[in-house]
Amino acid sequence: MALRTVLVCALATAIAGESIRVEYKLTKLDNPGGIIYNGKKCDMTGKCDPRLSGYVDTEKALNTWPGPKPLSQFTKIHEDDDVDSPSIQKIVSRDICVGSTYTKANLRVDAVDKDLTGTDQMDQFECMSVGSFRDVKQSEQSATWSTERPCANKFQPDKVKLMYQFRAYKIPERECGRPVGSSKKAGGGYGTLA
Ligand SMILES: [Ca+2]
Ligand SMILES: [Ca+2]
Repeated sequence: MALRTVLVCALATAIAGESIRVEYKLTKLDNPGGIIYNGKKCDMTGKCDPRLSGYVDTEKALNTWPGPKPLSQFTKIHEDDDVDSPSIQKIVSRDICVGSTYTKANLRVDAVDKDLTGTDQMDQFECMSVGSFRDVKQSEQSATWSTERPCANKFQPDKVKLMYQFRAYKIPERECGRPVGSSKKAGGGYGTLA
C-alpha cells in the first residue's frame, strides 16, 4: 500500500512537469430519427439543423453539466443545415501546460437544432478521456487514436449519438497554450472556429 502511494505520487509529479495536449476527434453525430431532447422531430418538414458548441474541461471533468464554463462561453464546433446525421471530422483540443495537473478530460458538447423561429435543445454530451494520465504518449507521432465510441448524453442516449476518438500526448513547452477550444478539420491546420 505504501509502495503504491509512493508510485502514484511519483507519476503525478512527472506528469505535472510536462506539457500535455489532449485531442478529441469528433467523427459524426448520429440522429437517424431527426429528433430533439423530448423525442419530437427537429422540424415539421425537412431534417435537423444541428449546431454543436463545447469545450474541453480538464479542471472539473467529473463535475455535473456544464462544468466550470457557462454555456455562453462554449466555442462553436460544427454547424450543418438540413442533415440529421452529419459527418463532423473535426478535432477539438486543449493544452495542459507545465504547472497545471492533468488527470481526466471531458469534452462537453451542447447540441441544438437552430431555426429562424428559435432554437431547440437536441442533447448534451460529455465525452470522457480514454485511459488514465499514465497513458499519455511521448509525442504526437506515437499517439494513436482510441477506438471510436459514443459520448455520454443526457436526453436521448439510445437514439442520438455523438461519436469520437481520443488521444493525449506530451508536447514541447514552447508549443503549449493553444487557445482553449481551438479546433481543426481532421488532417488540416489548426484554427479557432469561433
Ligand atoms: Ca426545430
Ligand atoms: Ca431545424
